[in-house]
Amino acid sequence: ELQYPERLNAAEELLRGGAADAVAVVNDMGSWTYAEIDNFSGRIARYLVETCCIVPGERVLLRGPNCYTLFACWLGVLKAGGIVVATMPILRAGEIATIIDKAEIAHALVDSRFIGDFRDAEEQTRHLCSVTTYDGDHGQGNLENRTADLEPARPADTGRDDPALIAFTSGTTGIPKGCVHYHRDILAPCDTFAKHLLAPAPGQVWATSAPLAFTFGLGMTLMFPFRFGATAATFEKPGPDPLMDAITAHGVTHVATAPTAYKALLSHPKLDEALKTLDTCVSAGEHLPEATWHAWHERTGLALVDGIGSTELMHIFISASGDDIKAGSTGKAVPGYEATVLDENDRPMEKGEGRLAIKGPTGCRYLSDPRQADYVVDGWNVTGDTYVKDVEGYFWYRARSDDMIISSGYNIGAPEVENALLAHDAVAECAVIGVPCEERGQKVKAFIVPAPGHEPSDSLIDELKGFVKEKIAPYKYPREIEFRESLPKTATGKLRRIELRSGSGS
Ligand code: 3SK
Repeated sequence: ELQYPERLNAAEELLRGGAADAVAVVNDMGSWTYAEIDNFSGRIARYLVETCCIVPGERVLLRGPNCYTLFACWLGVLKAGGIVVATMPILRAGEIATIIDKAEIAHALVDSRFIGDFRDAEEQTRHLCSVTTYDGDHGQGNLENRTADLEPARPADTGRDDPALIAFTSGTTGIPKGCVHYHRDILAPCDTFAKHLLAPAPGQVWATSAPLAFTFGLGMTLMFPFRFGATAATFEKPGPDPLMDAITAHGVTHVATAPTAYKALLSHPKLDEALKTLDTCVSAGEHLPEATWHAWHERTGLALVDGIGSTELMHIFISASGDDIKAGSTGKAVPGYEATVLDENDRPMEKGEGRLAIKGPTGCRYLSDPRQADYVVDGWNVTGDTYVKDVEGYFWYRARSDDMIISSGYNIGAPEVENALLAHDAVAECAVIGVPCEERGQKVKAFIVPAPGHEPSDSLIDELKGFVKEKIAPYKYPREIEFRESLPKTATGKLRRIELRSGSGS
């Protein structure tokens, strides 16, 4: 069991991880040591307390792309005793306004390049907050210069059970929920998942395409490298090209991104250069299709570390690395966590198919939301995923519980059909849902983004149907196929099947 002292400031603890002169953050603008980011975040904390009048327990919204200044702001808010509410750069005014209202934001630190939507959001909120803008890692409005004369504040005397972070879910199924995490919850994933499965260490360089506002990204680019004295390489733009540029420019050893990005990186012209330093590749945020695991392994020789986590539980709770990896399985319960599958009466089963349920050092605490009672049942966190647990304790993904298709009495997991389709060269991306059908109750429908060089046609539809029938049990084949230019996704890159089901996805 993890033991943390009663008085604990997560920012102070994370910054203790690295040697003062070791590089904490590197990007195209420069590199900064642990001593520098400790000093800068201390100055930001003083600025928040003395200029913005933040008192411990107040919520501070962060808006901007991953960069050194954003990291320092994140640490500075915790040092000031505030609660971080980081937001995805791609959120628009309405979504930002919802977060301002729900989290009752006291102050916002906003990258000036992202202020437009924030200003529009202010028009839509009932809640008034003050705002400081900064210019990323450069420019006249740089927070470094503006706080240069301030004495760094000592970290606030926070408790291990004081809230440190409110992470908003990405809203795959409805209105985003705020998940409250304590100071100890920030250290727990470092000391469970990261320590036991990824072994972070000084000298490693970590990078992720996930924003700091997504706890997957927060862990992979700040919490884990910092706790163990490694270096974080940041970059600002989304997509596989900026990720690949960061890997090759900064000698990244540990990378974390979503399965679709690994698929895209497979044909990247700089992949061989990246493989000179890449050592560990983590996939999460979406189910990893087995076909993608094999394709990555064949091309790179690296075994993808798959994992499932949730914003509610802060980070990854089922995964496997090294010799424990079994292609197609998400892995086993991470040391420190307990994982089971529940039957229809909410009873844990030794093995078999059921709803995934987790217990461990982190857990769901929604910010005043009635959906808390759906997520936490008899002390188990019920994640909303359907899994098969085998006798060896490995977990095999079936579907989001909402994404099980029941057709003519058969249970069909949408990801299994997607996995089969993705093995075909003509399929770049796909999403499978169940649509109402008089004859079968539901029938399987696939939305497909064709790969470059492949045009939608009736003969391609027939070919894909036949292909799926060869790969998996024929009754699972998509009886309907629709081609799309893109698929609806959340800010964290998760498929919004809900939009496809309601017919609103474009
Ligand atoms: O979506 C996930 O699988 C995930 C992984 C790590 C941390 C947080 C989340 C939501």
